Amino acid sequence: MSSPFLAACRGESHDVMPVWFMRQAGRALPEYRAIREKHSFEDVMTTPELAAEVTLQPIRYYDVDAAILFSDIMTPLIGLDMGVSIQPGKGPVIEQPIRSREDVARIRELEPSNDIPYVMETIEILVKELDVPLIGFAGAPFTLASYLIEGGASRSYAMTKSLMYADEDLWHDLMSRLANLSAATLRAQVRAGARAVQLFDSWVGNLSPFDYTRYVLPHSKKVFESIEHLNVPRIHFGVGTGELLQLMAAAGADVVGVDWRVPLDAARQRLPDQVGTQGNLDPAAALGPWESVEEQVRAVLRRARTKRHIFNLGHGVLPQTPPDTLKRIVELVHEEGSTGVFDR
Ligand code: 1CP
Repeated sequence: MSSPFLAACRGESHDVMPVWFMRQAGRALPEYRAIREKHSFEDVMTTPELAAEVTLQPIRYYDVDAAILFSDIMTPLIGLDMGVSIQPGKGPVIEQPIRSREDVARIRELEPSNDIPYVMETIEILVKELDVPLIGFAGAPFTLASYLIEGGASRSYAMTKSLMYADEDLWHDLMSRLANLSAATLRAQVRAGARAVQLFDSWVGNLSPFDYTRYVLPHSKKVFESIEHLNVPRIHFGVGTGELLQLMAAAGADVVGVDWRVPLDAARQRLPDQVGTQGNLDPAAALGPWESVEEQVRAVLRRARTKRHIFNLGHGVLPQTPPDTLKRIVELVHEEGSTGVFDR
């Protein structure tokens, strides 16, 4: 399989700028909504034939250069019976949020083949069907901790930060267990056939660089180190992480996600030469009329003149995005981001 996506991850030469979208499988696609009318999110995720079908839908529709497994960052915690559910319109909800030493002790080691067998079964179906690489993924320890402690989504992360500052030992115990969980999930996905992995630390941009270094970096680093020997590209993603990009690369990533708040050339300057970038179009930019979308895509491409960039949105596809716009974005990136635009 010759893949511009894998080549860009590795900084190898390729002809066409690769593009895929975070949350490319999901509510923007009518065929996804049709499946969700009949099955809950958890049913889709735990039924390999359905999860594989939903993973394939965006590949057929958009002609993107990579597939991402249809699952969730909370899946391993669901597998451990931590009282997590995914609620429509809300996202993850935790029945009994984690606040004490006893709560943290409930997070045991994950045994992927027993706890989340459907994930590997889905991947085994997909590797036979796909002609683009499959990205496996996990939630990073901080983002998982934030859901477990807050009980769901949050604006301020007040409870998460309170625990972090009040009881550093307990915090590191929690983070260390979650790092083992993320690492075990990623290893199992790669062994089943995932060709690259992405560690989602979506909400870590809420921390200062100082706190990131002290409370998060050692744990995310452990996740990346534990999969180094598997030799697949490692992508590290977060939102609002302009001031953390260097540290996120230092955790051991080959590619770092950049959201729309940081111009790509500025991000490039913050990163070592051998580390690639991914992302950068504002997901809301895809809601505009095509002339406006085109202008925004071209603006990203002008600053992405390197063979180490993977075009993506700076965060997930918004549910109201017209799927045809995403399709046209793929065409435009492939047309404009081809041989000749790469400076280095
Ligand atoms: O159908 C539905 O109503 C469920 C919506 C949905 C979907 C489609 C959820 C609940 N999860 C998913 C799939 C999902 N989640 C994927 C599939 C692959 C793809 O990208 O196409 C992936 C990679 C995720 C990862 C995920 N889940 C993240 C990291 C990425 C990000 O968006 O920052 C996070 C933070 C979650 C938590 C989550 N799960 C679901 C929702 C709505 C949320 C976010 C809630 C919040 O804002 O806190």
